[in-house]
Amino acid sequence: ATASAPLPSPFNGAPVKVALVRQSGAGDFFEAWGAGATAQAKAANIELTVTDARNDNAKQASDLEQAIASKPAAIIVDHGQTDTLQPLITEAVAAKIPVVTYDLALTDATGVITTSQSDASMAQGVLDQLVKDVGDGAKVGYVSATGFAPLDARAKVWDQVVAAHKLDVVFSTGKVTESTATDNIPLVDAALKQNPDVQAIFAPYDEITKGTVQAVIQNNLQSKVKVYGIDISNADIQVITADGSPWVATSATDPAAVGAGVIRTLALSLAGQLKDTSEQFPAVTITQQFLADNAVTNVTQLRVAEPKLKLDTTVVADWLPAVSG
Ligand code: SR1
Repeated sequence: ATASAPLPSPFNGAPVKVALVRQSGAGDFFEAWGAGATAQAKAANIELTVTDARNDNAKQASDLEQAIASKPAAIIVDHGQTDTLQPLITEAVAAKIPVVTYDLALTDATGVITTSQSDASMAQGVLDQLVKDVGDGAKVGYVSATGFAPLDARAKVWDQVVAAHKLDVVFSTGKVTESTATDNIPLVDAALKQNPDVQAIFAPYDEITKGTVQAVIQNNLQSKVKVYGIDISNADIQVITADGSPWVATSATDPAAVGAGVIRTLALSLAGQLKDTSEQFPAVTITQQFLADNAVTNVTQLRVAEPKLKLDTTVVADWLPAVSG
């Protein structure tokens, strides 16, 4: 959409310098998120300086230290470890640098604007589908990692659903790396060899989901094991819609729309127009059947079939419409 009003202060002069401090930019979700953030920043006259710590938490902390020292108009912190980042975020707030976080758990969020996806409802949506498909008491597997705010939030819902539906968790494994999809294949492969009777697997991050799907296929279990993921991308849609794919449902936002939404949250805040100090971007649950019924083969087509993904009524202003993906 095009802006129907001029940019307000501080965006109506020299570009506004904002530091984006990322834990990682690797993988479908993070690449699309970064592209959305960059496009929305350009539309708002924000000069975005991006650092990518490639999953090295010490490096992300030092990137944040340097960002604070450069005295930008604001800082966005994307993912990261509470222990290493909380003291620096407290320091930035004390130095009166506005801070927006995305997917980061803080012990003290005073003065910070926090954003995330609606992780609990995402997990609930896809796990409702799992229970509907395989029923109470089914043998299930779990592939995820701890210490990442969105994965920890999804894990809480998993634990509740497991208890409520007496699911029999036969394995738990998984990790996040700079090559998450590839690195999870041997872990899930080993778990499947030990538990070939598993009926469903919850793998709540698309890089992990893709690795899980690959392991299911290489064990020739795709007609017996259903996989439930989180997130969506062009590559994910190819995997979900492939003949006989075990990946039957995912809960997702459009990551480009979320990256853009985080920038709008920051921009509205700097313009003094942000209502809340916390923003949760809503997600939708997408089944393999929905993609087939709507002949969806990529994210562009998915945005048409499921327009809620555009987030074009979320944290917008007449001077700051959502950039279109
Ligand atoms: C390592 S955390 C990965 C998750 O962060 C984003 O919020 C995506 O939804 C992804 O699943």
